Amino acid sequence: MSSLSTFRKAKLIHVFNTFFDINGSGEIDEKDLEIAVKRVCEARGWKPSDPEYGRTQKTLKTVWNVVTAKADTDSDNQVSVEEWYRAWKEDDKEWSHIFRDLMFLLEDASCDGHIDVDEYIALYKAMGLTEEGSREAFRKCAEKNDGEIRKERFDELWEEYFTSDNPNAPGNFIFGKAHF
Ligand SMILES: [Ca+2]
Ligand SMILES: [Ca+2]
Ligand SMILES: [Ca+2]
Repeated sequence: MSSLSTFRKAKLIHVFNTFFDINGSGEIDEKDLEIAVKRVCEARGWKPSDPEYGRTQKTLKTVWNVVTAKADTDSDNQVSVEEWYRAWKEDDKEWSHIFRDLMFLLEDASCDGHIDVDEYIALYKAMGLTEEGSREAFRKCAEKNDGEIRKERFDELWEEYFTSDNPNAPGNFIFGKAHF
């Protein structure tokens, strides 16, 4: 088990606050999940009757299950910030790769195998980030990739986000935040 630098903690807490603890209760639980589904589908223009709505619900539910199964070590059905950090300290990549592949599905709204700037910004705006910030973050992580992020590139960026201590690593910007 390695220790987490302040920089890595700042990146982890960004993901915790933006994508998981949406109601700001300090913990991740099912209430946050419901809000996440609504926000993502509203941003994509999907109504509860659309097939994409059900698909998003299923994807996010799986994300929640994977994260909770890994991180909720005291089994109270909530993931605290400490539990979240602890989960990322370990070298267990399996759960993080499931999470990663589901996030890609969520971002690639058109299901064409790459994330474009509009898909990226729409998702992050829905989660409360600014359009300008998200645009800048996209530019930083997609720059060598013709303005899009393909799955292979996404996987590299993901790895950097969660493991790199280099403040200039492009992967730091995969979650819509351009400055740490
Ligand atoms: Ca919460
Ligand atoms: Ca817990
Ligand atoms: Ca796409």
